[in-house]
Parts: sequence; structure tokens; C-alpha cells
Amino acid sequence: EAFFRPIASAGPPSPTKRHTKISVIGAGNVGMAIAQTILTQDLADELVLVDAKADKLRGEMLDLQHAAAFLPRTKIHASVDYAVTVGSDLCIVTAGARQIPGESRLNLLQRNVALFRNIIPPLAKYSPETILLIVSNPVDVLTYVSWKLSRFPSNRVIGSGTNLDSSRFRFLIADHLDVNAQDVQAYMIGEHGDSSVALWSSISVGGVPVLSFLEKQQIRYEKETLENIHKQVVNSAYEVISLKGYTSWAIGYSAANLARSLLRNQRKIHPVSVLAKGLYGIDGGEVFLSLPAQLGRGGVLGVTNVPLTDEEAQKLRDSAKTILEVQSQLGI
Ligand code: 6V0
Repeated sequence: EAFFRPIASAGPPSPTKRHTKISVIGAGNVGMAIAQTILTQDLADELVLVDAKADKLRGEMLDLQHAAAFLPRTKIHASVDYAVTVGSDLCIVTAGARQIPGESRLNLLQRNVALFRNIIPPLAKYSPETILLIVSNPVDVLTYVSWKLSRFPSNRVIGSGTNLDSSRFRFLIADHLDVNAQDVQAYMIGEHGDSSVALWSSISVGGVPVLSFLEKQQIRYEKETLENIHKQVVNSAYEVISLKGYTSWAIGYSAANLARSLLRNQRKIHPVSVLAKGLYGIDGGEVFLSLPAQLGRGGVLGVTNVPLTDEEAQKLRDSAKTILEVQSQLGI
């Protein structure tokens, strides 16, 4: 006898609410923080984990499944076989060699490109319509590598880029001004990490442009403080890694936030790594770096035409040049 006496079938799937499937590749610190944030925020009907280490993967899957009584209902699977990702709406790639304390992100590259040759083609094969969200570092170059390896249109290949740097930036500005970080509009763009560009001229709090406010009030222009905030943002990852060995919670929220905008078609603007060729005078080749981009169900819907000072635009082009030089050595 059935456990439930059936009264009605669940009926056909709602035409307005689709079944949503997210795959997270790499069940390390970052992948698991992303997975758990996705679960607590009820972003998927199905969550898939893939990793190369079968035991660790199964352990992580069981540990998450055991929280089912406290979470919105999400079917969780895990496998070392990419067939499990079939039909994903979003694939978030965090697999990679871990950044060793003091190691620059660019040094990680060769190790990670080799991994990506085994990861991206099967993802594209099993989910030809998926959006790829790349998190592994160096994220801008690996987003380019993923675009090439997947042969997807560029609107469906996104790097988490400076979304995290920008939230660190907003936290530090909010802390400095003693306001809520959600009221701080501030963007870091360009390369995720060392050569990121802070857009000081467009920072606003509650709609008030911060720089001109400080100038109008004749509050001493705190150039040094601002420069220190930027330095702190750039050092953030290195500091956390040297203290706890890896970063996880903030990137978990950052990636889940991107997943929400993409899958729920929020049309929200996020600084993420997108194909930037032809924008802001970047003309040296195909390069992904972060610009404020509008995200929705189709992936990257557009890029905001944010006014840059000459200095900011030059820094952006310098980042592009650095990334292109690295890419030219990859043979992709
Ligand atoms: P981790 O804890 O070492 O996890 C990496 C995982 O990848 C491990 O579980 C590996 O077993 C797995 N893996 C390795 N090779 C494969 C493969 N071929 N297929 C499937 N899985 C594989 O590292 P952690 O989770 O701390 O970091 C992951 C990546 O995220 C690194 O490249 C970080 O530099 C990067 N980050 C990017 C951030 C961003 O803002 N873009 C932020 C934080 C970390």
C-alpha cells in the first residue's frame, strides 16, 4: 500500500515556474559555500555537485542532504561523472588548484587550464543551453578559456569577476561612513584582484554622490583614506587566505547573488567578467574583464555605459593588456 492515499496528481509543471537545475563543479571550500548559500536561498529545484574526488564528494552531498529537514525542498545529487549535470540551467565552476599563500592568481593559470579542458567540454555537451558562471582563478582568463572551450555565445559565459571585490569595497566604505552596505553603490571593475579599478567618481550612498558631497561640505578630501580602502580591497583575499587558508563565505553569497539575478531574470546590474572587446577602447583582442553588466535569464543582457575618467579608462586598458599577454601564452 502506498504511504499516501493519492487524491490528485501533482499535475503538469507550471508554465510560469520552470524546474531549475544548478550544477556546482568543484566541491571544495568555495563550491560548498556556494552550494549551501544556494540551498538556504531556495534558488534551485535540483542541485548537482561534481568533483574529481569521489569520497569527499559523497561526504559533502550526504552532509547537505542531512539538512533537508531545515531547508526548502531541493533534490541534491553528486557524481564524478558529468552526465549528472544534464539539462542544467546554470553551471558554476569552482574546480581548481588552490591558491597557495602568497601565490599570485596568474601563477595558478597553467594548472587550471589543464583542468578546464576536462571540465568545460562535457558541461557544454550535457547542457548546451546552460549559462556558465566561472569562479576559479584567475577568473578573467579562465572565463575566456571557458568561452573558447564551450563555443557558447559570449552572453552565456560569465566570470564572477569583481562582484566579490565590489562587495568588499561596499563593506569598507559602509564601515568607514557607518552606513548600511546595501545603501552603498560602488563598483570595482577590470581584473579580479591585483589590477582592479575602483570607480571613485560614481560612488553614491542613498543616491548622494560621495565625492562631490565631501567636496561641497568642504570636508577634507580624504584621498589617503580612499586609497587605503582600495588597497584593503586588493589585499582582502590574500589576508583571508593567510589567516584561514581559503576564502569561502563572501564568494558563496556573491555567486548565489549572481545565480538569483540570472535564473530569476532580475535584470540587476553586477560587476562581472564579460567579453569586453570593443568597449572603453579595449581593442587589443578578445578579453574578459569586469564591467557593470545587466544579468537576466539570457545571461549578460547588456553592459552599463558608465562614464570613466581618463585615468580609470587607462587602468582598464592596462588590465586588458596584462590579461591578453597572459592569454597569448596559452595556445587556446
Ligand atoms: P579547493 O578547496 O581546493 O577546491 C577545489 C576543488 O576542485 C577540490 O575539491 C578538487 O578536488 C576539485 N577539482 C580539482 N580538479 C577537478 C576536476 N578536474 N574536476 C572536478 N573537480 C576538480 O579550492 P577552493 O574551493 O578554496 O577554491 C576554488 C577556486 O575558486 C580557486 O581557483 C580559487 O582561487 C577560486 N576563488 C575565486 C574567487 C572569486 O572571487 N572568483 C573567490 C575565492 C576563491
